[in-house]
This record gives sequence, C-alpha cells and structure tokens, in this order.
Amino acid sequence: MIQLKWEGDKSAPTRFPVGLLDIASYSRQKFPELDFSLIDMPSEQMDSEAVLQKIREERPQVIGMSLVTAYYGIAKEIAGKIKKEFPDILLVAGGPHVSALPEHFLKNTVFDIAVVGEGEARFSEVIDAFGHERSF
Ligand code: B12
Repeated sequence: MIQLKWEGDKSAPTRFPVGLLDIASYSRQKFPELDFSLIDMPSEQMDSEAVLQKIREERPQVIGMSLVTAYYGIAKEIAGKIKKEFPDILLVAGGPHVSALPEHFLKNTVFDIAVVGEGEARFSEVIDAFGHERSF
C-alpha cells in the first residue's frame, strides 16, 4: 500500500491513512499468510525514487494506492515508473478520485484495476483472484 505525497505538498506529514489501513487490516484477516506493508510517503518524507527503492527491496506482488484528485499526477508518475521496472506487479487504485471519475481514470492509465467505492472486500477479492490466477 502506498500513501502518496507530491513534491511541494504542504499537507500535514502525519496524515493517518485510514482507508488504506482499513483495507490492509481486512485483507490481513482474510489472508494471514500474506505480508502487508505501508509505504507512507508523507511521514517518511519520501520522493518517487525512494518509493522505487523500497519496492526493489520488498518486491511486492500487488500494490494499492489511494487517490484524491490532487494526487492523480504523482500517482500516475509513480505507477508508470513501477510498471516500467516491474511489469508483473499488479497495480490497484482506489479512493475518492477513482470513485468519482472511474471512466476518466481508466482511459489513460497503467493501473491494472480501479476499485470504485469501499475497498475492503474488493481488494481481498482482487488478491484472491490474482493468487489463483483467475481473471477479475
Ligand atoms: C477526513 C478527510 C480529510 C482529512 C484526512 C485525514 C486522514 N486521516 O487522512 C484531511 C483534513 C487531512 C483531509 C485533507 C484533504 N482532503 Co479530505 N476528506 C476527508 C473526508 C471527510 C473523510 C476521508 C476518510 O477518512 N474516509 C474514511 C476512509 C475509510 O475512507 P476512504 O479514505 O475513502 O477509503 C475507502 C475507499 O475510498 C476505498 N479506497 C481508498 N483508497 C483505496 C485504495 C485501494 C487500492 C482500494 C482498492 C480502495 C481504496 O476503500 C476505503 C475503505 O472502504 C473525505 C470526505 C468523505 N466523506 O469521504 C474528504 C475528501 C477525501 N477530501 C478531499 C480533499 C479535496 C482533500 C484535500 C486535497 C484538501 C486540500 N485542498 O488540501 C486534502 C488532501 C489530503 C491528502 N493528502 O489526501 C475530497 C477529495 C475529492 C477528490 N476529488 O478526490 C473529499 C472526498 C471531500 C470532498 N467531497 O471534496 N481530508
């Protein structure tokens, strides 16, 4: 899971990523054998290169990002870099921007899946389908 931050972002560094943590907590209960981790760009003062470095170290199979519209640009930048270096990682987007403008979001994106609305059960379904090589 990645909580985003764009360069010059003045919002508080300690935003608590409630939506992402909800999803991780729900998924962890469903799949206790899997590891879930949070890359928290604001509180760890990370830029996109630092995120890439963390991904190189952790080698996740699935990455979820939460987007408000203000974070669309940085999400696109980071997702593009991830896909270029790790084309097999499944990229899942959710949050208010994706829920408000799903068709627009999907028109020009490297994300594999966009989840509209509440993400807890949906994200688990995605992980389940991905783990069993089922289409979603
Ligand atoms: C609390 C809040 C804040 C707090 C955040 C505190 C915190 N803990 O992070 C503060 C005051 C800091 C804040 C700031 C801003 N906010 Co605000 N905020 C809200 C509010 C009222 C609730 C958000 C919340 O915590 N929801 C509860 C959690 C559980 O829900 P959630 O995050 O939506 O996540 C669920 C789903 O969206 C989905 N989901 C989310 N992420 C993901 C990711 C994946 C992979 C998947 C599958 C699913 C998924 O699943 C989650 C669980 O069901 C909403 C309005 C609302 N009622 O939703 C506005 C809202 C999100 N904020 C908004 C805005 C514009 C902002 C600011 C940009 C304002 C500004 N100009 O600075 C900043 C951006 C901050 C940031 N960096 O994200 C807009 C976004 C609109 C848009 N088009 O994107 C909203 C929708 C209000 C509105 N109607 O205009 N905000």
